[in-house]
This record gives sequence, C-alpha cells and structure tokens, in this order.
Amino acid sequence: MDKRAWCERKIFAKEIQKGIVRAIAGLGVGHLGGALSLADLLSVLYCDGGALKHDPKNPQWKDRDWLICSKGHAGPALYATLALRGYFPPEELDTLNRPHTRLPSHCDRNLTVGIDMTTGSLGQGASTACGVALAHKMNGAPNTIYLVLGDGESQEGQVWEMALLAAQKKLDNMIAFMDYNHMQIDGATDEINSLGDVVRKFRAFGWFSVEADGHDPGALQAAIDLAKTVKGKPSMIVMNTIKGEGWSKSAGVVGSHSRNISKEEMEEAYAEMDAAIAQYREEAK
Ligand SMILES: Cc1ncc(C[n+]2csc(CCOP(=O)(O)OP(=O)(O)O)c2C)c(N)n1
Ligand SMILES: [Mg+2]
Repeated sequence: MDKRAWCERKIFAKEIQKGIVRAIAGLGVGHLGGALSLADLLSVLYCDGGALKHDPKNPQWKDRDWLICSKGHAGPALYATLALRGYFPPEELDTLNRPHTRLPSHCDRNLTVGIDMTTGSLGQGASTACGVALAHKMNGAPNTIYLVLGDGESQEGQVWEMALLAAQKKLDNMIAFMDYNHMQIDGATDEINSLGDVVRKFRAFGWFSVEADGHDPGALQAAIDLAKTVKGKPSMIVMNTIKGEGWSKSAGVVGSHSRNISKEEMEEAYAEMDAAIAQYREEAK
C-alpha cells in the first residue's frame, strides 16, 4: 500500500473514532475501548476503495460482503463507519441507545441499515457468521463473510465449536479477525483466561491464521489479500491492537471498556484525533 493510501485509511479511522466519541459522549456513557480499537480495521474495510464490497445506496445488495461484528458491544464503531459512508446522517449518532433509536448500544440487524447481524451475546456471532458463510458457499455465491471477534469473547466455547465446523466445511469465503487488545471487561485477558498461542491454535483447528498489526492499514490489507488467496480453509487474522486506542485517557486502560465521557472530554479526545488527522494529511503530501 502506498503512503497516500495508508494515510487516507488512517484519516478515515480517526474520523471513525471521532464518530464513536460523539455517539458515546452524546449519551454520556458507552463501550468505548473495544470500539476505538476496531477503527483501523473498519477503515481498511469500509473506506473508499476498501476491502469490503458494499453499496451504501443498496445495503441489501445480494453480492455484497457481510460484516458480522460478534463483539456486538462495539456497535458505535460500526455506526460511526456507516454514517461516514452515508448509510444514515451523522446526526443520528447522537441518538445512541436512547428510546426509539435505530442505533442501540449493541448491533441489531432489524434496527440499523447496514448492520448484517444482531450480536451482543458473546460467541453467538461466530456461529451465525459460520452459518451465513456455509449458506453462501452452498449456493456458490461470491460474497466474503467477515467476522470480528474479541479476545475476551474467544474464551467462549462457542467460538471453538465454530472453529471446528468452519474448517470441516472448508469455508474459504470466511475471513475472521480477532481484535486482540489483550483486555476484556475487567482485566487482562492473559490473567483471566489466556488464549495462549492463538495463531497456532487456529492453525491446529485447520485454519489459515496470521498475525497483523491492527493499527497498520498496510499490514491489515496485506493479511486480507493473503487470506483471499487461501483455498479450502477459513482464515483468522489475529490483530494486535490497543484497547481504547486514539485517546490518551483511554488507550491501554481497562476502565475504557465502558466509561463516561463528558462534553469536555469529548473536546479533549477530538483535539487529539484532529491533531493526528493533521499529521497524516501532512505525511500524505
Ligand atoms: C455471553 C456473554 N457474556 C458476557 C457478556 C458481557 N460482556 C460484554 S463485553 C465483555 C468483555 C468482552 O471482552 P473482549 O471480547 O475482549 O472485547 P473488547 O476488549 O474488544 O471490548 C463481556 C464479558 C456478554 N455480552 N455476553
Ligand atoms: Mg478485548
């Protein structure tokens, strides 16, 4: 990926992060950390010319790729992304989790245009993604099914049941990402129930599996390109990320999982994100 494309993706990721902060500050509280850590991936997938095939004007396009965010508490990250791509007006971010909103805190395919699967009960989205990928494969359909898992989420037995079946069914139309931010709701994943060498574990389950820096758009795109060349196996891209990345008060902080954001803090976070955008604009020249 050339420098310009890399910077464009970083800028789009920062815009996503600003949308996340806007939505959560609007309500006053929300799942910040695990939303911010996904911004670079969502940028690589959804930016103009990104990896995920979609059409904001035709969200139900049958040849589109799917994104199933099994860690459904990261809903604000998807909403910020979809708003930037014109699925709905950015002002709607201010309705996050309020009565009658179309943007509940956890993803709901029946409420939000552009959301492909209802998620929030950790582990379930893994199974639904596997089912959706299997159905598309049986139909010989061209779609890629992208799945996003959390690292804490991957302590769920359901994830490993899915891993068995996806390999058995040779689901090479499924590319999964683990947002390996090393933190779950109330502590470090390694201290609570370590995943160990998760790349090797997925390989042992019959998957193609690689690590990538989850904050480097070039590394993410290269891993996706590689996964797309794999035949007869599902792919797992383990993204090394920082929970709460993008704002000095939340980066690497366990308490960023779900936290309050005041209007003053929103401005602080915006200032850091705007400074990063200015720097990437400079680098892109
Ligand atoms: C089955 C289930 N158990 C518990 C929860 C409550 N819960 C929501 S988020 C979370 C922590 C998830 O950690 P991780 O997957 O690492 O997410 P991230 O760090 O990306 O926010 C928990 C325990 C849930 N949503 N579903
Ligand atoms: Mg985590």
